[in-house]
Parts: sequence; structure tokens; C-alpha cells
Amino acid sequence: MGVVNVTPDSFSDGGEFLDAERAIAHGRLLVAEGADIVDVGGESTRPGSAGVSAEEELARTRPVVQGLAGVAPVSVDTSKAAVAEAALDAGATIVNDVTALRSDPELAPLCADRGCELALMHMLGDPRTMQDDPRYDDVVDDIKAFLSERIEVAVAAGVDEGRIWVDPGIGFGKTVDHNLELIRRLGEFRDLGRPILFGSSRKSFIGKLTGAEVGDRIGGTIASTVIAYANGAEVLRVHDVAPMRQALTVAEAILDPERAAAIHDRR
Ligand code: HH2
Repeated sequence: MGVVNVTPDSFSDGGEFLDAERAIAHGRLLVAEGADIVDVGGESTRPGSAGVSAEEELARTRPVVQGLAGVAPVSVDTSKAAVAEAALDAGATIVNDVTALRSDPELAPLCADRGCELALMHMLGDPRTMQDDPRYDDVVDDIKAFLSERIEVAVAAGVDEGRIWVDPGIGFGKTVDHNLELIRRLGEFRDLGRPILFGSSRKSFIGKLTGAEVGDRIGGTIASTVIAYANGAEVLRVHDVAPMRQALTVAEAILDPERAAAIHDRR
């Protein structure tokens, strides 16, 4: 899953793709580099961010979704039903909600009605407060329980359980140690019976461990994403698709040679 942020303030690429034409060109490039999905977002969720109106978010994302819809499966990174609806109308097939249906009561019925895929992510609190001394009894067990409850909420609203993906939300209300433990024990999320989405791309725990600035965290992104893949993650959300695709092709050939051969034959 390649990231296209149509925002002025995303933590690693804010302002680069605010213009729709540039965002579409970037999405096309990510697909050419090997992305199977493009994730289009119009609101930053970086720590401390304040949020934008639905009108603004919709105006940013709709033309980009429209421009990429024929190129690859498109997901829309939003918590707002109005934005998701416009994106689904424009050709998106996946809704990626970092609040796991806690922001907008209209989002679950919309996803149920449209039969789209729905990614549910864990976040502690909201982006303004999530990094203020986050605490868990057991970070994996607590987040598994949260995701299990959010799956139930989605299913109760009519969402097909078979279309739900789960995401532990690396960096969303977690210390460096929480993030490392989540990656180390990611396989435990397989108990939920749903595909695991994982996003560590360029995140601050890599900077804290290595001292690398945000534009220079590909090595840490690859290490954490390959380990997540080895531990069962199926959808890997990254900004830097080309080096990640190469790393995953090699990881897959080592860990899952039959699947790698089948994919190789298809290409
Ligand atoms: N991370 C970000 C945004 N959306 N969605 C899922 N499912 N999982 C993630 O880990 C995730 C996400 C943050 O990254 P980015 O989009 O680059 O930054 P920003 O929120 O500042 O736009």
C-alpha cells in the first residue's frame, strides 16, 4: 500500500502533493514501483495535528481518488463518512479509518451499504493527546481487545466481517518500546482472524532509535516492515514503494517460496 498524502502538514511529505495533478502523478509512480493499493489521505494525523473540515478534506481527496481509481485499487484514509462517500463514488474500494469507527456514526452504515473493505486502526485518544504518556497493561492484549470490540461494532452495523482489516496503529499513542513490542509480537494479532495492515513508514520511533531525520528512515522502515511481514502482516503501508517492494520480494522468496513463484509466474 503506497501512501499519497494530499495535505500541507503530513509529518513526512506534507505539502509535496497538495496539488491534485502532482498527487495523481505520485500515485501512478507508486503503482509503477510495485504498489498494489494506493492510500489517499486529506487530513494529517501526526501527533498534535488539529484536523480539517469535511469540505476541505473532500476537496483534497476526491479528484485524486478519481484520477487513480482506474490505475490501482484505491483506499481513502479518512474518519469522516462524507469524505468516504465521495471517495467511494469516485472509485475507491477501501476505507481506512484510523479511529476505527469512533469518529463518525455514519461511517459504519456507509461501509455496510457499499460493501467496501474497511481497515480499523488502534489509536490511544486522539492525535492531539495520543503521545502524552501512553500506558497499557499489556500493549498487545489491550490492542487486540480493542480491535476485537471494534470488529463487533462494525459487524453489528452490517459490515461484512470478511471485509475488515485490523491495524495496531504503530506510533498512535505508543512509546518506542510499545511499538517494538507490537512488531515483535505482531503474530498474536492473527488470532483476530482478519488481515493485518501495518504502517511503520518513516515514523518517529525509527528516528528515536537511530537519530535519522524523517526523510532518511528507509532502512528502519524496511527492517520493521519486513519483520511485520514475517510475523503475518498482509498489507504494508509505506511511502517509499520501490525499495520496500524489492525488500519484500526477497523476504517472500525466503519465507514463502511457493507464493513468490506463483506471483513471479503471474508477472
Ligand atoms: N499511519 C498514518 C496515517 N494513516 N493508516 C493506517 N491504517 N495505519 C497507519 O499506520 C497509518 C494510517 C500516518 O502516516 P502519514 O499518512 O504519512 O502521516 P500523516 O498522518 O501526518 O498524514
